Amino acid sequence: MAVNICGLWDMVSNVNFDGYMIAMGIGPTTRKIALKLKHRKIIEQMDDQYIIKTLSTFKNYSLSFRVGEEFEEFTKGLDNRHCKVGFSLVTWQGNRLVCTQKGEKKKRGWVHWLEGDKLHLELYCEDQICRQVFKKNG
Ligand code: VL7
Repeated sequence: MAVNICGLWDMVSNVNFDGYMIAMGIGPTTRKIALKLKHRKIIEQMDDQYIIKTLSTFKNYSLSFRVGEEFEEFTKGLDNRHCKVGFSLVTWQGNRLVCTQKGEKKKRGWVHWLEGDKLHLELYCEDQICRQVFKKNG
């Protein structure tokens, strides 16, 4: 493992989340609610096994995976898509934790990395990039 991203992280910025949600086909009512949310990440890790919980007052999403092992992802409660045509895969690329989510949507995935005391996340879908930053809170 390259870096330690475990802990409790609270969102401080969220750029182009709307563009990302539009690319995912999320409707206007849900997007309006979702745009107001401050996401919290709780990241736990044991060796290569990770659990990333994304929490908010509206919806929660929990992802469990082993680095380097393809897995089937169902984005339950989000856009409810299955990523299994080639599966989802998370790997370390240098100090960046990189996920590719193969499925109905093109160029879908995300990248986590640390910069100083901040956790960064870029979310990709089709041609949209959402940039999120989190500060450590435990
Ligand atoms: C997961 C949401 C938009 C539906 C609600 C928004 C609720 C809180 O994939 C993600 O994180 C990775 C990397 O940390 C681990 O799974 C981001 C949130 C993206 C997509 C869909 C809008 C409704 C957000 C769960």
